[in-house]
Amino acid sequence: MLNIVLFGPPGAGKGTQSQRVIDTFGLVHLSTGDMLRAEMASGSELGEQVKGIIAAGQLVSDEIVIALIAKRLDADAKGFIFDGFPRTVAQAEALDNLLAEKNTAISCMVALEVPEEELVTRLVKRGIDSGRSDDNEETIRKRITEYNSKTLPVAEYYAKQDKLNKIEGVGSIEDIAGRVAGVLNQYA
Ligand code: B4P
Repeated sequence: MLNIVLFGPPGAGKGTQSQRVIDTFGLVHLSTGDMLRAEMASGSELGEQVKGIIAAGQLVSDEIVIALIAKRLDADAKGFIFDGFPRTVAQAEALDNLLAEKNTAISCMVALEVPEEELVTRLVKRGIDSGRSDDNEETIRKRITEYNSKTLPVAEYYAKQDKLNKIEGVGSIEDIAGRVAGVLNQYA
């Protein structure tokens, strides 16, 4: 199986590039951000529980997101692209354990690197149409602070396993997709 972690700060292009990878490599897309937004849109108890946390730019609890991922790991898939997960070292450890139970593992992490001001510009622009409660400048800056303190150590976690690949995340979407595919072709 080809199991990829697509990593980067909010607005780095994870969702955008995931779509390309799914089309090219036939992987199952697992985005915890999309799952949480679907829960909020459906008005479920879980959706109600996470609404305020997401609007405040904070991370949802490890327990909730690990449970969301665990129930979607289908052993018949060719592989998975994890988008926006893991976001803490505890989530990365849980993912390693879940995949080991299925006799598989993460193949590599692709980390998109984008300067903070570019992230803010992209997300403020998206906020004009997205209707997302977390796409406003104040919340975007809080999300970046959360990323720097809680999520960045996840890159180090995969670096220790020799699985980290850093990619320049500024440029056209096509050019970045080419860089991502260049890395993934080494593992496919
Ligand atoms: P996510 O949905 O993962 O949101 P995100 O970090 O903003 O990434 P997204 O994929 O949406 O944006 P992209 O970079 O593609 O998470 C939202 C919230 O859910 C989190 O803050 C947290 O509260 C919660 N959550 C999710 N997962 C969690 C977890 N595991 N643990 C705890 N909490 C969790 O794109 C951004 C914009 O940039 C788009 O408008 C795009 O068009 C544009 N763009 C992309 N590439 C570009 C390029 N090359 N040039 C210019 N613009 C570009």
